[in-house]
Amino acid sequence: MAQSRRDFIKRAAALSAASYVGISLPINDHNIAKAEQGVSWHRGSCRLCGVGCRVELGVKDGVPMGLRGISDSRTNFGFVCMKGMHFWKCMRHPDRLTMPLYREKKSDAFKEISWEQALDIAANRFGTAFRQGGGEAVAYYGSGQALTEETYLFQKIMRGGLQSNNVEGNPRLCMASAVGGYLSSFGADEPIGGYSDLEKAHCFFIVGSNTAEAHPVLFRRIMRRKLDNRETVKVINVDPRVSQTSRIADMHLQFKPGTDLALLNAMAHVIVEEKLYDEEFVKTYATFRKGKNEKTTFDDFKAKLADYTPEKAAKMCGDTFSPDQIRTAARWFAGSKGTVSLWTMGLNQRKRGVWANNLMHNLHILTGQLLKDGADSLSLTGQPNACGGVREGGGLCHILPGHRLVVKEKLRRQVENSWGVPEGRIPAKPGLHTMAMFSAVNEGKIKAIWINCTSPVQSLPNCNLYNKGMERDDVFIVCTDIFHTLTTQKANLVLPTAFHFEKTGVYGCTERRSQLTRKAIDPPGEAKPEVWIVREWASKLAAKLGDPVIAQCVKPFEGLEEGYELPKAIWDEYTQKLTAHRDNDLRGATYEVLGQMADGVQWPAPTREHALTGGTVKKFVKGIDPMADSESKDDLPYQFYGPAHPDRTLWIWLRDQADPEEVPDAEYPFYLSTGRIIDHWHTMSMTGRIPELLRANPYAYVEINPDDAKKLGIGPGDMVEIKSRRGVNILPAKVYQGPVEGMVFVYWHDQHKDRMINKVTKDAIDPGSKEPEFKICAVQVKRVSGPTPLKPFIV
Ligand SMILES: Nc1nc2c(c(=O)[nH]1)N[C@H]1C(S)=C(S)[C@@H](COP(=O)(O)OP(=O)(O)OC[C@H]3O[C@@H](n4cnc5c(=O)[nH]c(N)nc54)[C@H](O)[C@@H]3O)O[C@H]1N2
Ligand SMILES: Nc1nc2c(c(=O)[nH]1)N[C@H]1C(S)=C(S)[C@@H](COP(=O)(O)OP(=O)(O)OC[C@H]3O[C@@H](n4cnc5c(=O)[nH]c(N)nc54)[C@H](O)[C@@H]3O)O[C@H]1N2
Ligand code: SF4
Ligand SMILES: [Mo]
Repeated sequence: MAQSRRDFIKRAAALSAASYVGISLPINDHNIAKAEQGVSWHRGSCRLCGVGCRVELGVKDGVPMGLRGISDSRTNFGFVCMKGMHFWKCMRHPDRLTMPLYREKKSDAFKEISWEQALDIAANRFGTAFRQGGGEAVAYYGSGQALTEETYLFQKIMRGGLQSNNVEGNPRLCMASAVGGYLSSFGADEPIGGYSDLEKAHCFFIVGSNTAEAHPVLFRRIMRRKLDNRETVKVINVDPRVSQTSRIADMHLQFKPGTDLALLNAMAHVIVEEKLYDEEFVKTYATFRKGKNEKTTFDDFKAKLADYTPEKAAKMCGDTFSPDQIRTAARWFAGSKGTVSLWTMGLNQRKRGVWANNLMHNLHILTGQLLKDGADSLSLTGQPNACGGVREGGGLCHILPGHRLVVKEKLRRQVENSWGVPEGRIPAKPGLHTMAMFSAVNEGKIKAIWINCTSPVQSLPNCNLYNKGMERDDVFIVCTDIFHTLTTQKANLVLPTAFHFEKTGVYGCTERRSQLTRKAIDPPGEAKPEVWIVREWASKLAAKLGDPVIAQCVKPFEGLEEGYELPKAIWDEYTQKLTAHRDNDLRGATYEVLGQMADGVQWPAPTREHALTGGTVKKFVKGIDPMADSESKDDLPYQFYGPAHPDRTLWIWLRDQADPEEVPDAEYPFYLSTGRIIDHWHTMSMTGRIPELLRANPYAYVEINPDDAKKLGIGPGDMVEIKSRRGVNILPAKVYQGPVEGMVFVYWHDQHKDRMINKVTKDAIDPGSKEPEFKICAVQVKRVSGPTPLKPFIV
């Protein structure tokens, strides 16, 4: 038995590794068939990135055996990346949290306690905080990796129960600027098209996205399209750093970090000047805006673009490319039969992230590179459920489920009525956004905070500052996680949760697609699904506060079995009551339908019949999107029914180049940018525990341009100090033609105190989206010693 299991795992690993590099191995070998005997395969989506690959978990005798891609899946066609292939190894990892842990003071040692005790403590502390300070004294900080059912239930108890809009999550650090961009440009959050446009595109415009490492399976699809059509399909990469993604580009525009708003404006300039825009499309569907309530004209827009001639823009960008390259890029973009733009954190994590998003959308609206096959303005989502759970499910301080805004009274009433709680129960004022929330923790204004499925101690910018409050003994912190993290180290109560495939629920990926993953194995020890934890906690809270409204919030879920019945009831309430007639209408996507639809369902999916076709591939297109039909106001083929633009037009924005909050000066002469590496997931709590992935990149390092390295006397592997006004790191150097001169780049997964780059990053935020500018700050760079052996570190 042991032999065959080993064979099986080896075989599964070889198959996935082969698929990763594009090789097919023969499947029918005798040993694998033998090893597979008795293995049941369970369908779900990948735990990690926002691509949303379909995978199957192999289980034998209740034990996870391996993971495979499925060749008929429409997202990944059987391929999975290395992280996707290995994440199942978290399931039986010896470091898993298996019992609730408690300590009264942060300096005490944790003690194992029972669930009964743990939930009593959580209810008492939140109850006390609420009694003393009302809804403003409590908070929930969640995650784009939590299941939709989890985020929905947490926010229901917080808002409907504890009368608090202090509901936030890590998508604020990630997608908030994209949300702002979609709402202000298109009137509705989330992309119009999706991945199926990739195979039909003739031009890829990839901006501030290292797709090759951060969305590897999608990158494979782009690469294949390019390699099959080398001459006709163009790839433009816009990034101040040469990344793995740049390798397939026909043109790579490198520039001083933070100057690409000028570049995007210059492309619009060329498009207008050379009349490359789609006049008919613009006339029919677009209007021009200076401010939310400030309309303007095409002529005004054109006049504004005079500030962004290719010559002027190339200079603003640092003279790192020629004006003619901008002209060529604009011509490729506008002139192709279909252009898909892809962007991620290079644009979102910026002081003017929303503006940067608007300028991307501008190019698509101007050229009509939208709504048709092979064309889309496609912001890639980082986490597997930032779209589904947080953007759609009401997981940020200013939004309610079903793409509703807190500030709109009518929309609050709809939610309150659906929940059967008194009108006025949900406060009219949005809660605290992430950085304000942790400032309130610093000040002791928040007395009890629940941190779920995220590790802010490591992932917040300028973390030295924001970690201080979490050490206060008058701030009670509950952490739900599967492993210890730097954040559980600051908690009073650590609750062990079930992992992916150990519980049931839905993830909604980048392209509006909801996919169901059903529980396939039991969680280890006494770990429990979050939905069970929240329900039990809320019942105790209701009793403690003697509050029938809190009790009402959990009533529909009482007594339900937590592996399937409970999440199903939560999903039903959310979809049937709160997405009805909203743009993310999911009423057709019941568990029963999601169970049948192997690749899930794309919303809008108002009816079962439509959901059973797979849902809506393109929003706003009559004949494809049932809401475009039912909401149609005229004979036009496109209907922009999104909630944020009552005038039902697409908005072209006049937005200027805006510099980052902190730019290099004589004292701090380098730009620092931070980001991802293919093998690790964020804080490496999961990937750092998987030997194959840890070995590949055991610690973080800093990338330095060879010219800069030479000037500073830095050689490969030397230890380098990276110091900002906020903190310092010492990391080994990788000297290579990556970052543009004057810029260094650090991977942010490392938990070691000397290599945790968020001690150095800046907490400036976009005034609209409140997303921090992780991508840019100013630092000193100095060699401290030659190569030094380092050990990986994980708490
Ligand atoms: N392997 C892996 N994959 C992941 C994740 C992971 O942790 N590991 N996390 C997921 C998540 S949540 C996210 S949000 C995504 C992030 O995915 P990406 O955004 O693609 O990844 P990053 O490395 O953060 O940053 C992308 C690029 O932004 C560039 N950049 C820096 N400054 C600027 C600038 O001023 N302008 C422009 N245009 N670009 C700039 C950087 O050089 C970098 O190459 O990845 C997802 N996928
Ligand atoms: N310097 C720098 N910092 C950044 C960024 C950057 O580009 N540069 N990017 C930002 C972005 S885009 C993001 S999205 C954030 C991400 O930052 P975080 O969300 O803090 O990082 P993760 O490591 O993804 O944290 C997820 C946690 O959930 C736990 N977990 C796994 N499965 C489960 C589960 O089923 N239930 C529960 N309860 N827990 C589980 C994991 O062990 C882990 O501790 O970081 C931000 N921080
Ligand atoms: S590309 Fe993303 S979703 Fe697909 S296997 Fe890799 S981590 Fe998972
Ligand atoms: Mo993210």
